[in-house]
Amino acid sequence: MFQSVFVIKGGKGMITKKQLIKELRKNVQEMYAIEIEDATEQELFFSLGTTIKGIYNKNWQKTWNNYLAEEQKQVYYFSIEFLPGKLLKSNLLNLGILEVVRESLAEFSVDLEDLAAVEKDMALGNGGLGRLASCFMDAIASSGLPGNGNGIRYDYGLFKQQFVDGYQVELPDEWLRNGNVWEIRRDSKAVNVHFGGDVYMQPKSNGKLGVVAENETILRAVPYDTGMVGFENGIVNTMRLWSVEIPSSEEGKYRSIEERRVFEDLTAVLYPDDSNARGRLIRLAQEYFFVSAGIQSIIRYFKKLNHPWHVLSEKVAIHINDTHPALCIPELMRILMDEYEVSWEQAWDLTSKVMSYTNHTIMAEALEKWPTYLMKRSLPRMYQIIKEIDRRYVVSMSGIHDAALIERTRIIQGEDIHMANLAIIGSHSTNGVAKLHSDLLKAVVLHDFYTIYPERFNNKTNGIAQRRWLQLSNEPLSRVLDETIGKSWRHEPADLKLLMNYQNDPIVLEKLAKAKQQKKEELAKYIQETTGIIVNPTAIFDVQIKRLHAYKRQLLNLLHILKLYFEIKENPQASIYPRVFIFGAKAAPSYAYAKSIIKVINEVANLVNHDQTIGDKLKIVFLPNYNVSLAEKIIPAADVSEQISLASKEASGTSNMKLMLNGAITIATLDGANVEIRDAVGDENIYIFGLTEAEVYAYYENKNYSAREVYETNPIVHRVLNAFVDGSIPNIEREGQEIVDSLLLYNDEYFLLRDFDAYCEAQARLNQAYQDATHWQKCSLINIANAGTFSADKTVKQYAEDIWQIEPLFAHTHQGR
Ligand code: GL2
Repeated sequence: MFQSVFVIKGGKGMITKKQLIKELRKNVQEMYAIEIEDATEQELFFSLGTTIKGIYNKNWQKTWNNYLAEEQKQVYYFSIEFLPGKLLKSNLLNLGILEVVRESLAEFSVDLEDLAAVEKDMALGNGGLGRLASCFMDAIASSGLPGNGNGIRYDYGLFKQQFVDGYQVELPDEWLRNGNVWEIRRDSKAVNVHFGGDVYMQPKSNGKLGVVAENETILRAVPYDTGMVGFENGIVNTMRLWSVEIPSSEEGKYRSIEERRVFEDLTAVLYPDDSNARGRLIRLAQEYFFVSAGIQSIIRYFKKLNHPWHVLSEKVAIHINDTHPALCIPELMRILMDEYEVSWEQAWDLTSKVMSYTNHTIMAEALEKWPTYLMKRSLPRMYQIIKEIDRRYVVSMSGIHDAALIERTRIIQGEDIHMANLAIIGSHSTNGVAKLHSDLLKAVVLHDFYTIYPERFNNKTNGIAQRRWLQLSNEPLSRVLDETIGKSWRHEPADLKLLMNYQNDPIVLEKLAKAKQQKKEELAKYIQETTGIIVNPTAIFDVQIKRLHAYKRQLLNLLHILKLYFEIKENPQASIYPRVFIFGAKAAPSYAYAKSIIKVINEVANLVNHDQTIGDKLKIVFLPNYNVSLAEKIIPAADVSEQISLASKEASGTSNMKLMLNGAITIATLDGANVEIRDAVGDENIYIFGLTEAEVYAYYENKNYSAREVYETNPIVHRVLNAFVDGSIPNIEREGQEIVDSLLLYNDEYFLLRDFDAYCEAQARLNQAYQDATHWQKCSLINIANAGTFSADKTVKQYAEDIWQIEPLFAHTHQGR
């Protein structure tokens, strides 16, 4: 079908050791005027990065030229967060040259792992949402799909977390301090973005009404492109991140450096709020900034193709990742109407065909709203267009739907602009991120919209990049898989299923156990180096890693730990299998309650870890600064995966998938994608407990939950809660009280006490099961074997087919196979 002018090659054999060393030597000389042998790790890392970029640059160019020559429809994934982590090893893996590079460096006695550690994590995201965007970037390129990322190049990524006296302290993440070897600044592609000012309509010379804007603030958006290297297929897509500058034409406007700073800081920091939309002017300006720059560059590209406007939706798909980029809708309308004189009707038709939207949460506070006054003042043209979309929506629905329904779904309500409503009304597709989540959107959260546009709603269960989360981060397990089922799983994660044939094979089970043990030992070493805590690597490694949020219920985990602690204290001889509870979590700096939980976990850890009577039966480790790189260390070493959010609250979760893929066994509520994990592995291979989403909603309906009643009737809950305020745990006077108040005074919003017994019971079963090593290993094998279903490759293919209507580039050949 495609007639290409270029041939793309990729995969193994791209470069020999000799060629690589020659290139590397040349780069070290050119960049630093020294020899490889004299280079510092930082210099060597940068030179190696430059060498690698040199290897894929041609493919990057070819990929782009191919898209252009074929005029392929492309998707632009707009996301205010991307969390790629480190790129060196993943680029090497995807280029098929990981081993060549490892061996080449060894010639100079350099360990690739040491060099890889030099790279700073690109942490331009908060958590799951941003990491999903990066898994998708990898999967889109690896599936040969024409797709690009569009986001913000924050000067500072998500804060670095340290603990001081058990408290979270936030330090700036200066990820750009030593430069970023992967990006290419493209001055020629910079565009201007306009803010504020006065906007009004005036007849133009051709008699038509035109928009006039005065007194605006004009800022320059400069793109920095990073190649997204596909897995052994020669394809390199683009993630384009925008950075703000003052255009030279505007220089004269600013009288002082301070005045300039206000504007230059627009892309300085990522908002470290995971799911609370903060009514901050700067955040709104950030949203418009990357949206406007991105849409302008898309339209500039489309104009190059010389097609009439009605072809736009055959060439371009724009994805709105959560509501943050929802201004894509009025911005595309503005450009079409104001700059190209397209009629409202045609512009609207095109916009809704081009746009699609993913909802990532059902937490009400995370559904973004902006005050109208703010939109009016800082983005007056956006406000006008949104107002008109809203007016037309109301008119078009009147007579078809009842007035109350229209009122509940319109975009402007009172003094607020509802961004999710804008995203749904202005697009052709709204999806949730796990089956349960999508069902809840239809049934509850967005039910009104579902009655209006049932055909727009669909589900796309999240997926993960198996390459990073298994091939790269867990080499011992990868090797066992290669030996057992061959290597096809490296290209086709569904082939992990082949492992099911070995569930009763003692040799394979033993090998899996060994691979796990190796990773546990590595993590134990890391724990000791970073925290000083010595853990027993044969203990059960029980892991909860995710943002700190009340609904995720890290506190429930802690309540259970305290229960165990008191049991051992009371009966030191009791036979308890040693367990290490490992936490990794950042709290939003403004989220006081979450920070109190961190403090309390740290204090309990301090108490338990130093208690002689406990020994190594129980250890608690809170590893600071949880990020992608740390996740890559923890996940392969986990025995148990804690996914214990209150049912209905976690849209999907993705660490649940990564942990399962690495053979951890899940203890979970029936929330988010846990439900699908249960379906994939069967009830016997997962520990499900707690309220179902229906039971949670029944409590909301009947208002008959009493946390105090549980406290008063359940002696263990009583004992554990008292410990927060009776001095049993030192140094938590304020935090302990705050936690007890949240549970008793404010009636335990997330039903921790209600689920406590069920959780403890599931934990006890799990504890028992672990002691039957063969049984546990089999269970672990079944989890690995069934994890292929949560592949991001599969998920993006579903998006490509059902939502974006894009096709893989013809050259999707696995040269390296
Ligand atoms: C999240 C959801 O909370 C999480 O359950 C989901 O897996 C991810 C990706 O879809 O999106 N929503 C959100 O705002 N953040 C998430 O992690 N930060």
